[in-house]
Amino acid sequence: MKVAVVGATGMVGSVMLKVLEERNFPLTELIPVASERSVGKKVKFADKEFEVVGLETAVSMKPEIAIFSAGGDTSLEWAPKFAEVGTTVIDNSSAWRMNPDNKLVIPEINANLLTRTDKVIANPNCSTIQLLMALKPLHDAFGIKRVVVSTYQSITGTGVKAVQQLENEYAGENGEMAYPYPIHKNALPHCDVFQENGYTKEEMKLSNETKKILGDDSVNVTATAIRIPVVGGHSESVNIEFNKDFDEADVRKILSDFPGITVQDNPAVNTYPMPIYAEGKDDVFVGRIRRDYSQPNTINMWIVADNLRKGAATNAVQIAEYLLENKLL
Ligand code: 11C
Repeated sequence: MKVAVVGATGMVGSVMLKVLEERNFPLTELIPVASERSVGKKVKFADKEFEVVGLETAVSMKPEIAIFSAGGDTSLEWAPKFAEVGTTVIDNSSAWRMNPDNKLVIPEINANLLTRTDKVIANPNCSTIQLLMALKPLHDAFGIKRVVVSTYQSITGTGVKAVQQLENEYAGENGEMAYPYPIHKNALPHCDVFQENGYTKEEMKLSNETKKILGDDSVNVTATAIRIPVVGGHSESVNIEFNKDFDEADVRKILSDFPGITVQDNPAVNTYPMPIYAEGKDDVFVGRIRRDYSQPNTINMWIVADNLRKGAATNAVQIAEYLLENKLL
């Protein structure tokens, strides 16, 4: 199994390499790919060094799988070129997600949709993945009518420039700004770019991607996405209105039984999910589960996950594992 990692020198790309290694993905050849200025650099994988190649070289090597995390423009241009030589692309950008011909996949939820003809498969947005991991089993059990979500997103979602901005501000130094305002000691109600409707692209992703992944346009999501000076992962305060009443104990059991979810919920001893504990882990953590007494059939919860892992790299590698296990390559 020849695997290309496109964007291998980037923040998500390096987590992709780590996750492939940790999960012992059965690759026979690793092809780290990056932009021309990184060609010739070395990346480490399984105690060996691999030389970074350019996109054209990588296509000519005809990998079975290419996992992309190199931005939407690179995906739009290069994913079809890989697909043409028979490579299955798993793309972490937003470029293909809402295209009706491309599947948008969280393996625990809808990998069963994948077939051998899917050559460009989209990995959902990080804040969508962790939300949907909790919504899916609850939707199956009670039917979800409406979700109100406020996110508290890690600066790693923006990339290395944002991490540098926080470090500079923390150290009291000037430097390049990833955000229009300081992020240290601040909260920005602004993730990704504003749209004409007053929402940001990140907020619209939460609403649109949810409908596509659940395959149900009746599930309405309204979102406010906030950037906070946190590194370990994204957090979400989520209010869910069901079509019918529920038992709180059943909600806890349903979430605990779902693969990839860990319930951390014991207020008596201050147990609840937090990004400092989610960092470096693959699970999605759910806590603060409690009935919303302000209206019927409604529950509140708090969902935290490492946005670079289950929100990006781990989900992509799980898709690759599914394709392999089900002989879909
Ligand atoms: C953030 N969710 O935290 C973004 C990062 O559409 O894949 C990932 C953007 C995307 O800012």
